[in-house]
Amino acid sequence: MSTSEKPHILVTAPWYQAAMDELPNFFTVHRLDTASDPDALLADVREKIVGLAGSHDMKINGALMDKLPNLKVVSNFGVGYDNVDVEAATAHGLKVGNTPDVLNDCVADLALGLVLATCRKIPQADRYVRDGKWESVGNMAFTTRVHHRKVGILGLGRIGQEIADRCAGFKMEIGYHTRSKRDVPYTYYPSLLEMAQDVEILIAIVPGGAATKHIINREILDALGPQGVLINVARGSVVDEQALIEALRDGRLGAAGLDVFEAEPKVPQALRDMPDRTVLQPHQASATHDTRMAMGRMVIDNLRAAIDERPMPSQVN
Ligand code: NAP
Ligand code: 8YV
Repeated sequence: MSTSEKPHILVTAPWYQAAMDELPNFFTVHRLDTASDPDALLADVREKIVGLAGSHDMKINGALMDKLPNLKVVSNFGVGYDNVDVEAATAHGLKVGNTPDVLNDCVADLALGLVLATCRKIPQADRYVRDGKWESVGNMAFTTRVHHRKVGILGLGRIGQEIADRCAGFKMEIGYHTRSKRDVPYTYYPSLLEMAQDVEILIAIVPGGAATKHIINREILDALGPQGVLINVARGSVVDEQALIEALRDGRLGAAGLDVFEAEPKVPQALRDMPDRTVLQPHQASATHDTRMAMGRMVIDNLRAAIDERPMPSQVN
């Protein structure tokens, strides 16, 4: 690369377009995600690439890192980085960046939106009116209240804390489960199972990956019980989806509000076929313009800092 040339980066998956439009201000941009022949592109640019910019939509693994001998940084669009093999990146001497904090409020807003939607059956009530049933059948069946109900938050990190603040605003009784107890005025449950037995609504907001895979399984869902509600704004991998389908279908669990799925964007037909018990979202908790722009700018800032060998705004390894 000549000294006047902008550093070369490779986009592995698309993210917020308005932020991606700013990439050429700082970098020479190559697109693996839209390349007609990705292998040919990699062979052509492999020596030049110093940064990868990707998202949850594509895994970034050691095999890809092996192909890029001058790579310095992997910059991920998302606070969750379970799509990046961080161990391999560290072994390759690479820095990994993510986009925390700027999305906390949006994700917490959607989590509470799902609590309200499932408990008060807002989508079902909307359909009831649209289908003319209010007029033809009469009043809809009653729903369950949100205020003063017991909520258990699995994961009380940056986003979990914002969810707790909102639950407090809704006058809910708040508990949480994490591996280490925090200095907060909520009930701490050292065991997820004990929390699920005690609460009525369980909200998952832990990272994905091996440590949390299927942490919400049949036993946890049964502990929540027939009136229980599961909200998942974490990762699809956190919940055993087949166990969830069976619990909802058998009436062992009351309802689920889901933003994330195990094989998204594929959503099991069984979940789609239970509109009385499920409220489904297309992994959109952070997807507002302002938040996605802030995340995109952090992807760029992480790339620029790592390439210039300055501290990154958010480095995870
Ligand atoms: P964070 O600040 O790192 O908080 C993670 C929390 O999870 C911590 O309280 C941590 O506490 C707890 N935790 C981690 N591993 C655990 C385990 N094995 N068992 C129990 N608790 C565990 O992360 P964040 O910024 O709040 O984000 C959390 C996750 O939300 C992200 O990693 C991402 O996967 C997901 N997310 C989803 C969306 C969406 O669009 N739906 C948007 C943003 C984020 P301990 O370490 O004490 O256990
Ligand atoms: C994004 C997310 O939807 O930040 C995260 O971890 O899950 C979301 O904000 C996702 O990363 C976009 O690929």
